[in-house]
Order: sequence, then structure tokens, then C-alpha cells
Amino acid sequence: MAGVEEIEYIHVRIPLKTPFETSFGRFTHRESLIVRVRAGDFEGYGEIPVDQGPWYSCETVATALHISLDHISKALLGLEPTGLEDVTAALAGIRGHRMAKAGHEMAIADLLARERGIPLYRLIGGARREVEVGVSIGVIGDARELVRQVSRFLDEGYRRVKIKIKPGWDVEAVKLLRREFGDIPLQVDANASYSYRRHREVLLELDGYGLLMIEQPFHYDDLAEHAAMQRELKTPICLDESVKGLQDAMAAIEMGSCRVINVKPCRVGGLLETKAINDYAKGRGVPIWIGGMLESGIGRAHLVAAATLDNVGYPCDISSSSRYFEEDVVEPPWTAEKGIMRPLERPGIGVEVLEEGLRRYCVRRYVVRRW
Ligand code: OSB
Ligand code: MG
Repeated sequence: MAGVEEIEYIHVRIPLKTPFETSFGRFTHRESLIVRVRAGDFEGYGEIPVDQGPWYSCETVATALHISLDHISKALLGLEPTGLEDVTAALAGIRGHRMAKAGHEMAIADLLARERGIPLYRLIGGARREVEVGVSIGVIGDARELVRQVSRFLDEGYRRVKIKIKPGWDVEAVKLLRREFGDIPLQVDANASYSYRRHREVLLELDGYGLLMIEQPFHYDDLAEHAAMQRELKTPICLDESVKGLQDAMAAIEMGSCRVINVKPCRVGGLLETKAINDYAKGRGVPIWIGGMLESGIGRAHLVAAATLDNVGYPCDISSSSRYFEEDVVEPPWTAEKGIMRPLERPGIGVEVLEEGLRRYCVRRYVVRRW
């Protein structure tokens, strides 16, 4: 590949159709830094789905910009990567900031795949041509509204339903959905809002509802309390926030902190680290699935590629673009049919990035060039 000549950061703010509420806040927009890397005649796109503040992740729009402009771009400009390992090596001196790194790694993955004329999923060794997807529903305190939404998503064919819970809105919500919809594939995500000491009983109660899994009940850095709880539960615990990379995944699996991992390529530092976790977990009999962050169609393309890995054993949090946005920044927008999403058989991410879409939602734009 020709050397990396230019990296562009487009800070976008895309309105959500309806607000998305979690235990750490209520979101009306998707903030993101879109990363566009140019080398020779090719370009590639990645996405850093950061928020304004350190809520889901400690990274924010401002930290990602700082690390990207002052450190990552310096390490990548001029680089002639022949594979994703070269990107990892170039960024090895920068600790943490995995989302910022992931956005660049994904952009270079797209670029390499385009240059080779292969779809992105092939570049990372994906094993399937279609992936099962589910829907993630925010905390909805209103019972009728929750039932209405679940019913709509089931009608649309999503393969499972995940609802966000928090202390005070958990067993009641699950009981309601079991009563209304029976034995549907259902799981819950607490986004670290419980603790072993205070909420053990609630989790033991949730264990009686046949959930597919309980995602990240405890602290975002914890492995020990999750291990203690997992020993008491039939329901698999799924870790999200606690697994920031392969090392955490190894520790979590060996400690018995979880039986499933939600791997978000952005959270763990990119597609290569996603593959490494996929492979390690596979060897230990622990399935993974791919989680999302309400990404635009650019980040979503990378999620679909990651979801083709061979140890993905549950439906992924990759819903149609139209579930979140009036208009996506790619064409065609990502669309699940009967709960199935397919990577496009075209070079790279496969979708066309719409310049006018980026411009419409752009807050600010930064360009770094080699000179
Ligand atoms: O915990 O999985 C999470 C969205 C923002 C932050 C954290 C999470 C989520 C989701 C949404 O659950 C998944 C999606 O992109 O549809
Ligand atoms: Mg989660």
C-alpha cells in the first residue's frame, strides 16, 4: 500500500429518531468522529463513537480528537501498512484510548480491503455471509410504550430483544415482557448499575426468567464480583464494559466472570483485537457477539464485518439504520431482513459514504497531512 498521506476527522452529530436512555444518561444524538484515511488512490472510513462526556467510555469527543491529532495521526502518516498488524505495531506506544485507535484501524482496514478488491469481512477472516441481529431497547419506564416497541421489533423480525435495566426497573419489566410475549429470546443490560453487595437478590430473582444473558450488571472494571455472581446464577453473565481488550477477556474467562462476551470492536481497539478475543474465547468454549454504539452506517459496516467471525454465537446488536436515524450517511442504509444482515460483496465496507450526509451533520472538520 502507498503511504498514508492524509487523515481527516469529521465530527458529526446525528439526531436520533427517538431518545435512547441507559443507566448513564439519555441521548438524543449520536456524536461521532468519522475517520477518513487516504493513501495513494484509495481511501478508507472508520468511526469513533464517542460521546461528549466520559459516560459509557472514559473517552470523549475531546480526548479522541486530542489523541488522534497529537499522537495517532503522527504515528500513522507515512506508514505503509500491509496488514492490520502494522497498524497495531505503529500504535503500540500509545496506551489506552482504544476507541480512538479503533477508528483509525477500521479506516485502514477498509482501505486495505478496497485496495485488494475484497469485502472487509474477508480481510479479517470472517466465516459467514449472513449474521443474526437483535435490537437493544433503552430504559423505558412506561410499560405500555415498552410493550409497543417490543411488539414492533418482533414484527420486524429481530432475532432477540435486549432491554436496558437499572435498579428499580428490572424484574418488573422482565415479568411484563414474559407475560405479554411468552418465551421470546430476551436479555437484559444493566450498564454497570448494580453491585454484588446491594443487588445480589435482584439478580437471583432475574435468574428465574429464562433470560439469554444478563449483561454487565456490576462495575465497569470489575471481574471479581461478576465471578462470584456467575457462580450463583444459571443465566450466563455477559461482560461488556469490563472487557477492554484481549487481556481482560482472558482474565474474565479464566476467573469465570462471564459465560458470554459482548465485543464492541471500538471498545477493544479495533478489528484485529476483536478477532483475537474471538479466537481465544472460542478455544475456551465461550461464545461472543458483536455489540454496537448506535453507530452511523460507517461504524455499522465494521460491526457487520466483525459479526461474521466464527465464534459469534448470539444475535448481535446491529439493527437497521432506520431504527435510529431518519437518514444515514451511507448508501444503501443498513437494513436487516427477518433479523438477518449481510455484509455487501463489494470492496471494503461496501457501502458508499455520502459526502452531503457528512456535511449535513458535521460540527467541525480537521485535516492532517504529510508534508
Ligand atoms: O451497553 O451495549 C451497550 C448503546 C450505547 C452505549 C452502550 C450500549 C448501547 C447499546 C446499543 O446497547 C446497541 C446498538 O448499537 O444498537
Ligand atoms: Mg452493554
